[in-house]
Amino acid sequence: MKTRSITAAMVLLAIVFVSCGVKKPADNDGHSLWLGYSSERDNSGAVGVGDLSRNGVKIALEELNGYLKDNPVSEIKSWRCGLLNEKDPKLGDEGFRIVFSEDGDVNIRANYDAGVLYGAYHFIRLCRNKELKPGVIEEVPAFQYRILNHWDNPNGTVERGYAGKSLWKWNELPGTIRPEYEEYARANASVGINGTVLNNVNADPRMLSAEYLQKVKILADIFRPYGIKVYLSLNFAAPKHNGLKTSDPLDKDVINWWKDKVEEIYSIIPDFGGFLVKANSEGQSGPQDYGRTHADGANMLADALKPYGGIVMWRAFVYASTSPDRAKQAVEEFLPLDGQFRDNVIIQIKNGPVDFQPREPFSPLFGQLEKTNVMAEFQITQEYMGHSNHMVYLHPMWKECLDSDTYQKGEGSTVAAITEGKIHANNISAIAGVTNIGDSVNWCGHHLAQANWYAFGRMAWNPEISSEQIVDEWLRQTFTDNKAFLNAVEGMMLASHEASVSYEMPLGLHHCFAGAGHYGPGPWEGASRPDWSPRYYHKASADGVGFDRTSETGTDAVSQYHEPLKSLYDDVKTCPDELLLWFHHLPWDYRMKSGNTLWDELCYKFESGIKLARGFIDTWESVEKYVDNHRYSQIHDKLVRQAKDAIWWRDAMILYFQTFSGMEIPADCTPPQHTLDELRNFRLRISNYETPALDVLPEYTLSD
Ligand code: GCW
Repeated sequence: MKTRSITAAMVLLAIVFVSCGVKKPADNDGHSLWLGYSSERDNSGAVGVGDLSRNGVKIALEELNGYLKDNPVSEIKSWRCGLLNEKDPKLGDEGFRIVFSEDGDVNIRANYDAGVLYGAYHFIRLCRNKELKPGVIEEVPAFQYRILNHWDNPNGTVERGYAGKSLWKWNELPGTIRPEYEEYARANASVGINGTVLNNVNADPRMLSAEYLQKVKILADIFRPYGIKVYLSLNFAAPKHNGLKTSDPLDKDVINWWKDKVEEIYSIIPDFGGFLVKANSEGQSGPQDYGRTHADGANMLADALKPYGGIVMWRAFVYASTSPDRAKQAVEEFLPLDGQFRDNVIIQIKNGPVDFQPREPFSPLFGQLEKTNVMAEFQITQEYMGHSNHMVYLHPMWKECLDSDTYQKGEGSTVAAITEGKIHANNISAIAGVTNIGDSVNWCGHHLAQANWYAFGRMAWNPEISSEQIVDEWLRQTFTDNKAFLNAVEGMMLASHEASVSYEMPLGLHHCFAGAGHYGPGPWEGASRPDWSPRYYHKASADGVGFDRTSETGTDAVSQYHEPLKSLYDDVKTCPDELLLWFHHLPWDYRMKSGNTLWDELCYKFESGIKLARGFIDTWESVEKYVDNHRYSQIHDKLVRQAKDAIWWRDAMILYFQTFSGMEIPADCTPPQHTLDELRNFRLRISNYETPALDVLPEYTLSD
């Protein structure tokens, strides 16, 4: 009897197992990123063409061999990669050509070894995504400079980093070399990233010292075969820190100090990329300290770098002017300087005019400068979107910016087209992402946040690729190509940015965060002056909510946009709902396009964010069998926190706004679980930059 029931149970188990058709994968700590196909490089199996000392061609070959040995593709009979005998101008410095013949021969060629490497990674990606077809593929990157910005400090902390400490162990370098340095280079090269700024834009002057340059050199040497150049953020006051009386960019001694410094850098790192500069912003020193302009400062550095081919990325994130609207300051300061910058200077502009908010209109500066190189800066680290606790796939947001039409030269003058150099005569094109990488085992603090690193690279190579394709590629390579898994998780990730906007700050609200840590809501904070505080930005009062940036009654920020956008944003009837409170201050009972009052619409928007975030947990639970236990449970815990935070945001925002509107929360919305007073008091405990631990955040019950 006993034996029979055991046998029956085993049969049942077998049936369940077969009907699922899925074997639970082994635990995976996420360290191998999307590159988990081969742990060992292989030097057998293929023919390398040309010089195979440690360079891109050699690495390309090892990658191909490693992949194809572990994952044989029956249609592929032989493979080769190497440099073209004669350069093909169409392929430029980094493009590649892959020829896959009908009889199974693969030939990957490029003008230079970085192109060969990108070709190999592209080819492997096609194999892994089962997209390989006989024929010819040619690709060249859209942007010349595709750069990660690390906000890492010499003491190992990372400003706005939520994935442990800095990857760079400055105290160990140059003596100790960690394997992560090369792993990092490989991951970047696999998605086409070709540059990295190693240190924080709030720059410690030590980074340019002889001692640190020796450390930087080690990283540059490791990255070089992967086609990656190293850049540094500089502190504009460095000459003064080094004993000079001034850091005035027109002072002879200062000019010579920088010339000598640049010469020293290139003697140590011959292919050094250049400088990233945050000047006269948030307390950083800059040329304005000496009555000089951004152009004076940038050009002085550009002249020093010019003989070596280096560039200056000069940030437009400036906060020193007295404008009553921060959203206008970048245009106010930079437009008068258009045409004054050297040709190796590029102005690095954040995607939106304020600061990496969940949703902003594109920065109008993209459409204003005509005789100056401009590039976009995106934030991969989730400073304003739940740190590494929230799953937010950011590519849809970045693409929304790049696809935005500025109308600078009529229709089609998108941010992408302008920054790619297609609209006016930019002579350099670039794109930057503030990275989410730290020394945590899974690199990004949230397994699913790796998708944003991947997506940034793919977008920098080709801004046309859709969000759907990128997330699909990434999931297949990082988890599984199981259809049920892909359908479910892609849907969840694609909805996540809109969810984040909805549960944090819908309808154009912005910067309603608690404290300087920017985690969680604090709409009651601050005053109505331009001091970075929520009350300045949302302007909630008895008469309504929103920042009036219209031409007649507001700050006229709308006039920084070209027609037809200016009128579209200016007119409350045509302004898109998602930017409504960015441009308009409206009464609580304002009638929305949907027929709801503004108050109800806000409540329903928050509710839709809560529902989405709650639904992500169900979606994730539905794919449990396809995911290893380790990643499954870590992601699950974070999705639960995300859904609780969604209710926390709504409770704080709506209960606070209710003190002005006096209106009721619609009955079909999730009931608040905390009082306004409780939430205000809670805020007092989370005022630093760190992400609070999951279990110290306010408790919420999630309904089924
Ligand atoms: O958003 C703000 C951040 C600062 C950051 C600054 C910048 C590096 O809160 O931490 O400083 O932007 O982009 O310079």
